[in-house]
Amino acid sequence: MLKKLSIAAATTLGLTMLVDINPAQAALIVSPVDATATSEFTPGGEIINTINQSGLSIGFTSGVDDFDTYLAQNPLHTLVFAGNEWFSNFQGPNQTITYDLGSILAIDRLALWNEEGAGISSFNILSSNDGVNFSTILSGVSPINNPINNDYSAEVIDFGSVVNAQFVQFEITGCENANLCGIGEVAFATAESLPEAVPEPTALLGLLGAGALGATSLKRKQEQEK
Ligand SMILES: [Ca+2]
Ligand SMILES: [Ca+2]
Ligand SMILES: [Ca+2]
Repeated sequence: MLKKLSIAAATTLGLTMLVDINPAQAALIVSPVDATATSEFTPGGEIINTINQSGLSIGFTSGVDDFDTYLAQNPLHTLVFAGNEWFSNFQGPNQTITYDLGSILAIDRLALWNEEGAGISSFNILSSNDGVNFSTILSGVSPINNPINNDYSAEVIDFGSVVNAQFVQFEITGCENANLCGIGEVAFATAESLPEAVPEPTALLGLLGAGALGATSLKRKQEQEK
């Protein structure tokens, strides 16, 4: 029992030290400041409903709160449409949405609350610095199909690289409903940066070594007790 405790203590100490040695800048959650869509179901289904935190069970402060800490609380989006969700205006699935982040930001993830009844089934994600020339970040993305008639969680879509962009565009190519397409909310994660010194590999090895040693001696002790 004593050994178990000491291993736990050593592990905790090791993790704490790593955090201290390597003060990564956290990923912040950011809402776009503006949005346009090729069509809107009005009144009630305006695209602004996807960037103003309408319908979220837990709020956040854009540009301040930690992206991962916020999403770990599992903030749900209401299924209720009017004033909370974007809907296209019965024009088929091919819709284009352009989000304006307000300035060029280094981003690497998207949190998408995909509308539960007519959500996106396939889309391409593009980026731009000027709102005119776009390049593809990801193509053929198939978000989670959330169960109809339920409030729904965010899905995090990783870009796989850091993208410097002011504008992010969704080229929607398929939706759950043949005539309508919907989104609850979107937010982006600023890329974590590592401006400070990285931990010395030898220090890391030392910590790992100590943990392994502790585990080995515990195993030996357990075997002896058998
Ligand atoms: Ca919303
Ligand atoms: Ca809905
Ligand atoms: Ca659904």
